[in-house]
Amino acid sequence: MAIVLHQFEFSHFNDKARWALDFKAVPHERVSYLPGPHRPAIQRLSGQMQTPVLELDGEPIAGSAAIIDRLEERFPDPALYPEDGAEREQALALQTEMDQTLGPAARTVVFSALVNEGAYMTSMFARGKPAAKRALYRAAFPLARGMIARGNGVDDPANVAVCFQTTREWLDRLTTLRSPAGYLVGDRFSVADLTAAALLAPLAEVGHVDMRRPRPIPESVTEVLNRFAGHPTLDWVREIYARHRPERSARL
Ligand SMILES: N[C@@H](CCC(=O)N[C@@H](CS)C(=O)NCC(=O)O)C(=O)O
Repeated sequence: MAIVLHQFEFSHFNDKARWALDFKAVPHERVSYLPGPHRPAIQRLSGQMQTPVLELDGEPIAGSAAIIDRLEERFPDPALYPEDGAEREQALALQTEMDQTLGPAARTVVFSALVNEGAYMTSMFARGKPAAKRALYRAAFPLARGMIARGNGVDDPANVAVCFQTTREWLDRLTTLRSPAGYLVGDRFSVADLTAAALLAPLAEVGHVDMRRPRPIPESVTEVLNRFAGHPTLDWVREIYARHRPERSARL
């Protein structure tokens, strides 16, 4: 039975799932949705409205952490969970905390600029779609803008400021959490490193094909990225991608 990832292009939570699939070399299909119009189909498929959703063994699994958990069970080698019980608990707790705080904050930071760049957003999220679909999405963008702003927390300037602060705090905290070996938990790559790197990828300009933004990048987006540029944790993110994020695994 085919393994299918229902996803948004570029999204950092989606890259957690893509990374786990590629890391474990699981052959799979990917179906990309446009943010907004995705809702009815994802709701029908999984009973909730967010991506990523993985269809595995005929069952929809929603949410990056649940997807990684199921992949770890079905395809244990190579492992993303530390072998040692205490380290595993620590890695999973870090994942949960970053999913709840860093992920939404980093997204708000980037969307605070993206939400004013309809053409650029279309080139990102409608990548690979037929020209007519891209044109329709671009044309509908001004109508969807308010919903996108609300959905990504950028309609409230006070929230945007808190999200910049939260992101900065995570960048600093991750500097202190890294072991001499360069990993967040123990001395090898785990779900904690995958989560931190994927959720910060939109700020780090990683080279991987799944997360490399179209060029040229609008000035408003560059201005936001410049607020964090040069932070050592972003160097670490690029290094973790280069060392541990494989190219795409086989497509079915
Ligand atoms: N905790 C979830 C968060 C997923 C999430 O926030 N997905 C966003 C894209 S980054 C989404 O689908 N948003 C569309 C919507 O809420 O309608 C996970 O880890 O997968």
